[in-house]
Amino acid sequence: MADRKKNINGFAHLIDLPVITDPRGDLTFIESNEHIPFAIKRVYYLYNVPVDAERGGHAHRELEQIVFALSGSFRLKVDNGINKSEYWLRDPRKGLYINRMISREMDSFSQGAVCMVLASEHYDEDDYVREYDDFILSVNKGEK
Ligand code: T46
Repeated sequence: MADRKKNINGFAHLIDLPVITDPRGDLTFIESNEHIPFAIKRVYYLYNVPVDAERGGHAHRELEQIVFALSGSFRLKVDNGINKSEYWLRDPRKGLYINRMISREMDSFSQGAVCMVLASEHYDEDDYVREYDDFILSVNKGEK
């Protein structure tokens, strides 16, 4: 990505990935710093998610992530402490970029949905802001 800053101004936005289609099916690929605005340090995925489960419900101080529905669908709500948006992810060619210090919640998983996440940092419990009141306090103080 030539100008990373242009992709981190908004708090969340969809990223379209390339797709190569031929009679054998579709192929999508992702290259660090090319199709997404950071180097990938971690990949994780959620599966066997009950349809009535809720996940997330927290923010991260430093972490940037891109969330994909590789299969099935789910709703992803994002909140920067001032504005809120929601996205329905269902297309494996489209990922939702989530900037640092954005609260996110996921629900309405379809049966068999698979959610893959590309992360800019290794797992670090200290990076989580799990209480919404703490998140709002940090946003109001202009903290990361
Ligand atoms: C987000 C959604 C999509 C690890 O040990 N390593 C990891 O890389 C992760 C992500 C989690 N964990 C442990 C920490 C907890 O004991 O797995 C347990 C559940 O993790 P968490 O509460 O973070 O799971 P979700 O699904 O509520 O949220 C995660 C991400 O944290 C979040 O940023 O966007 O998945």
